[in-house]
Amino acid sequence: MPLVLLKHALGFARPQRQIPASRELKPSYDVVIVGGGGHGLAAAYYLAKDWGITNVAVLEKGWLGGGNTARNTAIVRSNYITPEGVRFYKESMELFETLSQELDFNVMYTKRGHLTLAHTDAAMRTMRWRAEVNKHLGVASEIVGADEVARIEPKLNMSRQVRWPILGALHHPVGATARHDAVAWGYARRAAERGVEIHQETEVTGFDVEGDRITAVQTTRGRVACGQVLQAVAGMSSKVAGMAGVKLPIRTIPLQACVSQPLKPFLDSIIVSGSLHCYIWQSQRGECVMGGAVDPYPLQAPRSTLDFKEGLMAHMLELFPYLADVPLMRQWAGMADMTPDFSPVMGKTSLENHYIDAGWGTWGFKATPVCGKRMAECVATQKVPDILQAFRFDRFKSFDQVGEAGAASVGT
Ligand code: FAD
Ligand code: PYC
Repeated sequence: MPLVLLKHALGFARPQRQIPASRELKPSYDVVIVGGGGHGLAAAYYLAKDWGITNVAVLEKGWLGGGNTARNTAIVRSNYITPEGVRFYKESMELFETLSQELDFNVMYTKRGHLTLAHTDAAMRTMRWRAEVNKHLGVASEIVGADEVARIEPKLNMSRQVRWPILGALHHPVGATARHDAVAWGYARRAAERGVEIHQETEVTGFDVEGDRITAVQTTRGRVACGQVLQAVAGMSSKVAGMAGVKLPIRTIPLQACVSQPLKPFLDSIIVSGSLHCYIWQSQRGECVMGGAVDPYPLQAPRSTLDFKEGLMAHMLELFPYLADVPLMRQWAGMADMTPDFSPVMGKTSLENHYIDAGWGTWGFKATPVCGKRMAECVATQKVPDILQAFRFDRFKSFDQVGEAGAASVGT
């Protein structure tokens, strides 16, 4: 049980201070972090905690965690397909395990188990491949047959009389969820306590670049000089990097999700089907949290569409026919920054003091702790840590891709 819960129960919990209100920007900071989502805030926290670097400003154009951090469906797993990806997300799950204690803030990390369904022989082969890579690197993942799928989730429709009968699955028993906005708030509070300044409603509008360095950041509240700049702006990655003259191989595409009205508990695991382009889990409140693949066209507009809802439900009802009469309560979208290989981009750009944390597409929430910790190390030491090497920015020039299309996304 997280310590904070116990302390609340015994009446010893300290009052949770709000993040200090934005004051005037200082004329300069050692590090400016653009973007107050989970990633930017986690990097700020680890810069202060691990490296003692506190002359840091997080500049957020809206409110904390109001971007994709608040819009994602909170799934945390490490059952990827490349060794580089598996190692990286495994480290993130290890950090998630103790995050509530570390931040003294309950992020509601909940192990549910994760089933990626296979409906074809080809999908079974990919699941076996993933299971072998996972096990080799110490990640709990196993191929299970249809009988075992039915035992784990008895409410799934196992009929053979459907378009895509379930043949088996990749079972990842440690697959989990965490409360997404709590992750951002927890990092923000603890970073602010250590002296990091968090400025909401402060949009970065440009960079002053001299030679191969950014010397200052232009904002809607004035100009600040900077030692180093880390950008962690998810769906705005290409635009913000473009302000520094850096071109990214990223397309930005809406990703939608929705929740149903609350139901009595019926589903323990997270269920994903690549062939049916859909996933579902049941929240602590009883809502079915559901989503699918990215929209079929690049667009910078987080709006909900009827097309998505109709398509998603047609597929979802094949897995859970009895949900047909359950009303949807909310539907929303976020902007996914998609790389060609479905892996993120982390490390330095072509500028000397410009660091990038981008390309998180549909999969970056689970990486919040590891990315924050390792990007802080990268900025503090000015060296790219080994675990980030494979994800470096210049890999696209040498065609050194980290192909995660088979495991990063819910159908592409
Ligand atoms: P954000 O939370 O978007 O933070 C970036 C911040 O930068 C924003 O707050 C924005 O306002 C700010 N910003 C932008 N431009 C500027 C500027 N010029 N100046 C100042 N601030 C600026 N991932 C998973 O691992 N599991 C999932 O289940 C999952 N489900 C998803 C479901 C949906 C519907 C969506 C949209 C995404 C999902 N993701 C999931 C992906 C995940 O949400 C993101 O990869 C992750 O939240 C990225 O975090 P971030 O901190 O980088 O970005
Ligand atoms: O990365 O596991 C994931 C995920 C599920 C839904 C969206 N992203």
